[in-house]
Amino acid sequence: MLREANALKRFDKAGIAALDAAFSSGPLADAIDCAPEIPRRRGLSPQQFEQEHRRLQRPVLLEGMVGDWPAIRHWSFRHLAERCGSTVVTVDGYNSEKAREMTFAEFAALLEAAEGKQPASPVYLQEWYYKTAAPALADDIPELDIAQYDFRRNLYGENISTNHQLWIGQRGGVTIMHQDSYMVDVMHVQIVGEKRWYVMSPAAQLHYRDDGELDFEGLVRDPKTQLMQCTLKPGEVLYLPALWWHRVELLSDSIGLGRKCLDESNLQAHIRLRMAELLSLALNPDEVRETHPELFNVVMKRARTWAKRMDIDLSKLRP
Ligand SMILES: O=C(O)CCC(=O)C(=O)O
Repeated sequence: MLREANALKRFDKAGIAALDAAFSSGPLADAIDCAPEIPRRRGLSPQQFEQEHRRLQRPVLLEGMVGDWPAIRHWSFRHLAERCGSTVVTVDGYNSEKAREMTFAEFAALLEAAEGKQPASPVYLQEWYYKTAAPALADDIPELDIAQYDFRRNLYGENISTNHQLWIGQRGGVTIMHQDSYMVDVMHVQIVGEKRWYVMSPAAQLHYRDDGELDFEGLVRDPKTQLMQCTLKPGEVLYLPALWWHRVELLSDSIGLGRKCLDESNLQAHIRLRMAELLSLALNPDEVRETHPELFNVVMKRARTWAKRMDIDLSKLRP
């Protein structure tokens, strides 16, 4: 099996476990405790956001930006269960051993039963493309002014460009360190609860030492890593430019919205990555499943959702 020179890009189970464990003890765990805060701004206009953050590719946390959204004012697990209780969702979809299907009502009941306690194995509904299954929820999530540059609207049309995801889970849930696929920028809106984000620049490199161990000291010492952190609270929006690494821990039961944006300058790379992924799935599925065991099912599901929203009939070679 190919060993990635940058171990941050290892997605076999051992690689994922080693990186995740480094957030609990050792040089990386020590460094995150005192990592600088992602800059916080309040009352930023879309023009200021554009000039002072997006053009310069600088992460920023926008305080109070969406505090008046209906979702922020009204949503809870129970509220969502009343609106889309019969919808089937895949819980813990990023963990091949734990992934399972249940109705949203069953999922919400699990969360409610454990309220106030720290569950041994927190459940997490990650990357739920709610617009396919429960489109009415979108009424409570207005469009963000600062996201108007999203080029996916021109590329795929209105439906697919607004294909946002909800992230709903229990205190203690974790999304492991990763970069978002397809060169999209991250905009993440916190709706309920609080989440801790750890981020690193696209230039971050985790190498192997001569003794074969991972060099976390080198990672945190390298100024290119730019390790930063923040706690995201309801009504706040986090912007990360494309390819910024991020790891998320749920400090409480939480609902967040992942709202991606494609910068036109990343169009060519975006198409290449989409094509590469589809070709790998179609032509080389066995190796992809072996090297990316935790991602394979997620990516298949994502590709199917994408095809559905694009009105592509997967049973036909030609329309
Ligand atoms: O909130 C999470 O757990 C992860 C969110 C994320 O990775 C994203 O929005 O890109």
